[in-house]
Amino acid sequence: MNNKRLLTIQDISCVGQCSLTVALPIISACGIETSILPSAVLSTHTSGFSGFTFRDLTDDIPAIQEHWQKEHIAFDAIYTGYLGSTKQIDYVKSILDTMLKEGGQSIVDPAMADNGQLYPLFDMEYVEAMKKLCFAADIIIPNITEACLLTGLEYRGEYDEAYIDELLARLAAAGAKTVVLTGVGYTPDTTGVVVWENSKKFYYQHHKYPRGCHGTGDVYASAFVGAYLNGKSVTEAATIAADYTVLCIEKTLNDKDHWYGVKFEAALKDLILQLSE
Ligand code: PXL
Repeated sequence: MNNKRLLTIQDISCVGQCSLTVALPIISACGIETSILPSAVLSTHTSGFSGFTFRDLTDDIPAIQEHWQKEHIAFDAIYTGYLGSTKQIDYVKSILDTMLKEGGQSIVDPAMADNGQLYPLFDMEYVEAMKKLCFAADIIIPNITEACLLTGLEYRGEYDEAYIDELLARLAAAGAKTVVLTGVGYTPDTTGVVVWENSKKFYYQHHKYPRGCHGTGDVYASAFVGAYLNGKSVTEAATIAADYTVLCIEKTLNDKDHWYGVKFEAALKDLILQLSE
C-alpha cells in the first residue's frame, strides 16, 4: 500500500456496474486510499435501463468543499468521471484548482458520450463546460466521440491514422496536456488506446470483441488511475488498463443476461498481480 490519497468525483449508479461502484473497488484494490464525491445518485445508469431515478447533488458540493478546506484535507490526485450538471462542472473545476497537494495530478474522463452520441441527460452546454475541465487537466481519457465533441471534429465510425492525428492535434491546440484516447481501432476486429504525451504518440492495439459492453470506459479509466498512482508511466498504465478491461470483457461474454456492465470483480486479482510485477 502506498500513501497516496485520491479523490474521485462521479455518480453513484446504484445498479449497473459503472462510475463509483466500479472506481472505488478497482482503485482501492490497487492499494490507493480512495475518497469519493458523488455527483448524483441514480437508481441505474442511463444506457439501456428506462425510468431511472436521478438525484443531482450539485448543490451539496460547495459545503463539502468548504468542510474539507477547514479540515485541511488535500489530495495527491483527483479523477473525475460522469458529472451531474453543467453548473456542477464549475464546482468541480474549483475543487481541481484548490484541493490538490503541490504537484498533485488531475485526471479527467469526460464521460459524456459514446458511439457518436451524447448520453441521454447531456446537451451542448454541458459539452462546452466539459471543455474547460478537460483543457485544464493534467491527463484526459476521452473516447473518440468525446474527443470529437471537445474539438468540433466530425465523428466517424471508420477512420485512418491521419484522422486520429487530426483529433490529437486539435486536442493539443485546445490545451490538452496528456491524452489517453480510448477505443481506437484501424481494422474491424481490433481496438486499442493511443497515448499522446510530450508530443509523442504511442499505440497499444488489442482484440475487439463484437459485443459492445457497457461500463468499460469507467473500468478502463479506474484501472489506468490505479496503475498510474502506483508509479507506472502513462503508457504502462494505459497498457495495463487495456489488458484488464479486455479480461473483464472476456469474463462477461458467455453470460448473455449480463448486458449492463462487465464482471470486473472476477479479474481484480489479475490487475493486482500485474501491478506487483
Ligand atoms: O459509464 C458511464 C456512465 C456513468 N454514469 C451514468 C451513465 C453512464 C453511461 O451511460 O449513464 C449514470
